Amino acid sequence: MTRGFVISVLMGCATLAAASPSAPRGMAAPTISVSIEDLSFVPAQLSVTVGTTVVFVNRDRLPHSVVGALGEKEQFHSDGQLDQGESFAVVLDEPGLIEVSCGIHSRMRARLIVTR
Ligand SMILES: [Cu+2]
Repeated sequence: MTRGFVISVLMGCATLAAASPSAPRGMAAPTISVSIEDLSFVPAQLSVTVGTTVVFVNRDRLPHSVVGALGEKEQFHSDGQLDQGESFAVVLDEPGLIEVSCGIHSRMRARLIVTR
C-alpha cells in the first residue's frame, strides 16, 4: 500500500527545494526538483534512489496537478491543482518505474526511475 509515504505540499516555496536538501530525520536523502513549464515536466525522465524527495514546481502560467503511478497503482498525487509558483513534494520510498502525469493535461508525462 502507500504506507510510509510522506507527502507534503509546499505552497510557493520554489526556491527552498532547489537550495537546501532537507533530509528526513537521520537520513542523508537528496532532494531533486522537477519543473513544470510550457505543459511539460522538466526533466521528463529522472533516475533517483529510494528516499529521494522530488519537488514538483509549477513554473507555468497554467495550473497543473501531479499524479504518480507504479503500474496500475497510484503512488502519490498533489492535493488538487498547483497554480503558478506552487509546488508539491513527495518522498519516493519504493523502487520501481513511476509514471508521472498531470491530472489536467493528459499528454503531460514524466518518468521517475527509483532504485535502491
Ligand atoms: Cu497540466
